[in-house]
Amino acid sequence: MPRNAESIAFRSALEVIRGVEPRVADAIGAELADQRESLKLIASENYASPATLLAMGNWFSDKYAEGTIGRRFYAGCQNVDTVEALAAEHARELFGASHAYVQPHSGIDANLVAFWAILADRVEAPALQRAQARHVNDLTEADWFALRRELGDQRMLGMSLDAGGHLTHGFRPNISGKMFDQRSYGTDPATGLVDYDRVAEAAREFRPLVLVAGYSAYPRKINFRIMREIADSVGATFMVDMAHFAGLVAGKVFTGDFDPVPHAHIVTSTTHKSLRGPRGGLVLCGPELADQVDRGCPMVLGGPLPHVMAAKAVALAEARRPDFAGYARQIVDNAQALAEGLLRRGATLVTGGTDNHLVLIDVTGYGLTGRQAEQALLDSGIVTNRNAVPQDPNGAWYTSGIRIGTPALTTRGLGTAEMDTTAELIHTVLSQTSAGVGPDGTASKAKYVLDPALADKVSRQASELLTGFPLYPDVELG
Ligand code: DSN
Repeated sequence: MPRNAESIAFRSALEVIRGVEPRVADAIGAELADQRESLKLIASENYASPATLLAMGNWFSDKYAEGTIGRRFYAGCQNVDTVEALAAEHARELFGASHAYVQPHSGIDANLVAFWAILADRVEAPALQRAQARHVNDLTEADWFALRRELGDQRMLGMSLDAGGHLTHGFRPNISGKMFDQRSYGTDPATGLVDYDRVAEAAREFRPLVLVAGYSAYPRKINFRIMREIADSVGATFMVDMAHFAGLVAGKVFTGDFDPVPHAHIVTSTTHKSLRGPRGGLVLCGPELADQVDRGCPMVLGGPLPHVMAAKAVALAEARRPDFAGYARQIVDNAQALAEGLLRRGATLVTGGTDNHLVLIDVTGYGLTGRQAEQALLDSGIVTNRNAVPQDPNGAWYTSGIRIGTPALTTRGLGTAEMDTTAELIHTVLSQTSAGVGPDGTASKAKYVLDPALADKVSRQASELLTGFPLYPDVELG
């Protein structure tokens, strides 16, 4: 019988759930088993602490709290106020920001809050002012049309998707691409790096209202001081989406010109990637945008999730502990060791390496598409995701890249030596996989050929690598 508190807490929770719907309890247990056994290299995932996970499973889930502290649309929010204030305080202290809004349910929601705040701050639009003054449910169709007309001409300049930018930075499949007239800046074709002169040139030509920096698949640092100078030179609001690298900012790996908080007008983030908290988002800003940001719910967000805000408070408190800086440093050391291990074995990496938590392999060098490589690695116990590379010949669905990241394995305690072994396993799978053919005999972008015996062998090696680094070692589900 387990005696420690974590085992008792999780076992008891599963027992209670099992009494109602055993299949859910089984799925939760199976998820832990799967996460324990696989080499998780998805750059946007991590393992939250037991305290963070436990903070989400409680009575806060039952409470509505639209609005924000001091301006709620519901009574009885005093305890929600406590956790929201704590999460905001930890976020302000951790990042050195004057204002933090911790309600966004995701990074996409955090970006929406930021976009609306910027529009409300910058655009003289009667329909927008009317919308801001009312509850979103009270807006008529005519209000929405007027809003669309007034905002249709506003411009956003962000990093292109294939250079590593994010869908929410003004691209068509996302609402941001409908809210804004968008143009992208790419990277230098020779180096794969952001070319600040070209960004400045694009900004001069396009005159955006919003300049966005931030990425989900760019393996380098961005100089936010230079980006702010570019924004100022054209009168743009400078927004940074640090969803991927927030943990590196929190852990003081990205400082000075590479810390977005002192340079940007507004910063958005997720809380679950390198920051290692619950799934969710947050927004940081100065006093000029604070009031508009705080109107995020109900303007663009559904009711806040107080149980997740409680978990954000716990995770942000953890990130303020001195050991978080060592964790953040190790994430980057591990990514660099992984990159070096892959390069030594002949892989092609976008930009030739990494300064952050992620590495982007161009798998065309192995004769594969990203989709083929992703599946072959998954068969071998290595969980990654396919991703476009700059000027990707295979488009955004099949892609030519594999994105790998180290935040999760670093949480388990793996270090640079284990990263070299990981590089060996990845290279072995990719170099032993070949492209398959479709039913009509032509080359397929999805089918692949990999000897199942090799996939099994690599899976076993991956599992052996992890045995020295147990996940949630104090949690025994029995
Ligand atoms: N899905 C996140 C990522 O993997 O980068 C971004 O939305």
